[in-house]
Amino acid sequence: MPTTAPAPLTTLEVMTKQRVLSGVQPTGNLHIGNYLGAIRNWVAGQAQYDNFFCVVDLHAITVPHNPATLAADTYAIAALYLACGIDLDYSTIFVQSHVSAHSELTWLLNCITPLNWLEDMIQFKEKAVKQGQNVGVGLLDYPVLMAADILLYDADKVPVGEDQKQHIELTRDIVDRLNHQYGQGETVLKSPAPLIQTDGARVMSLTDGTKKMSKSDPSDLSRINVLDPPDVIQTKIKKCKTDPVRGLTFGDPARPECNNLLTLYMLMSGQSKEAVAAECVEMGWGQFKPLLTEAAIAHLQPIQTKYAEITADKSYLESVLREGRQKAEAIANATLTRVKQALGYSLPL
Ligand code: AQP
Repeated sequence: MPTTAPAPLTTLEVMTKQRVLSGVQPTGNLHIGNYLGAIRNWVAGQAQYDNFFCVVDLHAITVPHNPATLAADTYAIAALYLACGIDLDYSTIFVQSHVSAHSELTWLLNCITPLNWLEDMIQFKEKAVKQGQNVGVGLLDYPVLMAADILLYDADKVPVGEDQKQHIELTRDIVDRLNHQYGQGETVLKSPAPLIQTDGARVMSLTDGTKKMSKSDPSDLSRINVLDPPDVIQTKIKKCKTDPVRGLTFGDPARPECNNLLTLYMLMSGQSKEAVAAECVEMGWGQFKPLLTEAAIAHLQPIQTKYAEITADKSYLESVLREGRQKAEAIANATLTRVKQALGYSLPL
């Protein structure tokens, strides 16, 4: 996390910076996969971009959800953005459902997106299998909503974990199709590019090193949540899956847990890969686990303290989200109008 406050952007800087858009679903506790794969990178890169970070609550209902906790979970994710170091001098934070253009553009894009493109999406296949007969149309349509999120803001870059790369590719296909069919030689929508860091791009489950860490895994032992207290982190690392081999090394495909845990240690302790490799090459798990525990607790503790401060003042968070909505809405509505014009709609009088 930055230690000194960076200087606010000048108007010229804002105008010339590339735009970034990304988001997290309020589907449960934010875990270190979301943090290391996404939010940490948003924070690290935010000074060079004009950033829009939303809490994607419309995505959250594509799987069964609890109406009693949706609003609170949405606020919690927004507060975590701030606690993790998102800086309002560089970034706008808002809630997806507060800007109705997201739903409107999704409908328009739905009508130009071939069904088989969506049926091919890996995330749909994986999540649909879990839901069986009850799978909703929203889950199939998730990538089109995600495309609308990105395209409304003319985003140049979309920082995501590896799991979302296919959805960015689909977004680019939708852009090409719409521009080709309705652009009359002009660019109606701008094509975005994924921004994926290699380290932490795919944080794996603590209970199975071949599965990605996920909020929806029924076992809480499979993940470290950003807000887990120290004793819970300690228990989870104590119980996490390892292997019987002595000597811990990166990159052995036969040892997915070893690679994952070393990577977590590297990212949480802030050391280089070489330093971690040298430190751990002769270690056994009994020696390594307390080190990882200590690094994870120390890394997450300042975020947890800041989160407690932010959530103690609800009116502050509300004002952040109100301002965020106003800024987001102005840009999103302009894009929506552009698309409607290209499709031949009469505009409201
Ligand atoms: N395990 C992961 N490793 C690295 N990055 C990850 N991300 C998610 N899991 C990992 C990245 O976090 C961002 C926000 O994800 P999301 O909340 O929109 O949904 P998701 O990708 O579906 O995350 P989960 O935790 O697996 O949630 P559920 O279980 O609800 O589906 C994205 O940038 C994602 O790449």
